[in-house]
Amino acid sequence: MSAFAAVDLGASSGRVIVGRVVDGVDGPRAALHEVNRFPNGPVRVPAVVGGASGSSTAGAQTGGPGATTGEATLFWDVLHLYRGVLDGLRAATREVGTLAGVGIDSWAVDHGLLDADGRLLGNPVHYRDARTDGIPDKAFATVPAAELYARTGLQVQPFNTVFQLVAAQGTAALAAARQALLVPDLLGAWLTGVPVAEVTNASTTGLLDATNRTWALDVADRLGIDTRLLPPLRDPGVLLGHVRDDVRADVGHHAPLPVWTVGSHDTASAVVAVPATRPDFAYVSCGTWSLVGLELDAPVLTEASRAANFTNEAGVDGTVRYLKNVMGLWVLQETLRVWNEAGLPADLPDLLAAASQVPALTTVVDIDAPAFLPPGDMPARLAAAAARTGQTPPQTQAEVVRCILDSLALAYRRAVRQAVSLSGRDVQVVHVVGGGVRNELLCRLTADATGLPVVAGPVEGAALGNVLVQARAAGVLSGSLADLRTVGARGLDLRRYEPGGPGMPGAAQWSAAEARAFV
Ligand code: LFR
Repeated sequence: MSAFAAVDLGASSGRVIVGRVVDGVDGPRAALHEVNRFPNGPVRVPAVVGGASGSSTAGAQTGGPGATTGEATLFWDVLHLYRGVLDGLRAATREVGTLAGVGIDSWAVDHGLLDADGRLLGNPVHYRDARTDGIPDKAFATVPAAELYARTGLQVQPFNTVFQLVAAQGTAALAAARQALLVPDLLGAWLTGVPVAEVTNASTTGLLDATNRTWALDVADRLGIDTRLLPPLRDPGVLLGHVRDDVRADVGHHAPLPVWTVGSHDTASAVVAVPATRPDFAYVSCGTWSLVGLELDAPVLTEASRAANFTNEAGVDGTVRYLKNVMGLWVLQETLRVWNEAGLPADLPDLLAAASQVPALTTVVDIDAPAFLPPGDMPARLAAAAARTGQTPPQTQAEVVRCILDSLALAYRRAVRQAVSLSGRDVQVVHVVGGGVRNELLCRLTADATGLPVVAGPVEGAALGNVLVQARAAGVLSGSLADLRTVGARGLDLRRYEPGGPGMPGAAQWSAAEARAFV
């Protein structure tokens, strides 16, 4: 038995999970056990320029005599996350004695800047911060969007690292920066002292060549991005380094402790854990975001693919994650937060039960509209989207929840169909992995909307994929991605949903709803 610690950081919580690879009757399987969970979320902090001579930043407001307060920025509290990682490693060590490795994955694109002494210059800015508003168009004036897509294969999201770095131009922090490390790489560097850019996450920066998986240095250069910021690339599934002695002593681990690179982009790890038994599958990695797409051997860099804003992100073993970002459970999470703050009932199981009683497809919106990206009053934004498309805004809380779930399923339907037509690949089953697996209504709607069977599970997809890739790197497992999936699937409690379930609207109604939502 070997045990690995998978660090999996999501937008609303971080987890450290012990994954044991154990022998089962039909071969090895992975058993996961969470040892630490800690909250994560954005923190809004203003820039404060002190002294009478302090100059203000753009859009600054005067904060009083001798002080100027700039616009507030949304940050991640990365030291809190690092402490959660250390606490988790301590708990994992207490539980298993000796770990065979550590692997780290998190959301994509965000990064910490390090100065010439290797110190963190500030908290990583949250991808939902407004600093990138309008920046993609500014960048496209230098490198046209079509050229950028042909090269990097990346969807246009305002938060892509490339746009964040352009947005930061002219700031004191960027001027002092000597390295930019993506969040999992930053934490990995703190554990080991080794700074790298793991390829699956590097592919979300907008600065990685999608075809040969090296930095597109010329593109960075033309955009005025200092190419020295970009660390050496590493594939997933290799040794990053060993945990530094002082850190190891701190967490009480006596033996040398290797840190393995994994699919450090959480979606890449989640796709590894898809328990597919056949090649013609689509996946929905459903958490704060829903990532909907296919696994391919080569990127699709066509103009039609760009127009549909499909992304070609790097997967484990040279695969391509050809997918679309659907806004995901974020809209529901924010809705619950807003209700909670307003003192309204916000118990999810109750609301889901009530939503299941609302007639299907009463109101549907384009849930991927940019209006839903920043934090804020989602019910009001849903009402505005409904009014704009000539539909009745959802009135009750149950109707709001139903509108979100119907709209998500509608977006999944569109994304799966587009992925099939843009890639020329066939799809016979949809795998749902991640937290959304627990949302039975959403899974039923997904099967009905896509017209395909849905296999739901595992919930902890990213952590499972993280453990499987570590275990292979450590020599505990071997074989192809398909072999890892077989190991991962053993012992999972998977649930299957067929299209046309009771109370489901059926194909004709989904088509009609699509015409209403996307006008
Ligand atoms: C999901 C995810 C998505 C990425 C988004 C922002 O957690 O990693 O794949 O587009 O977060 O980083």
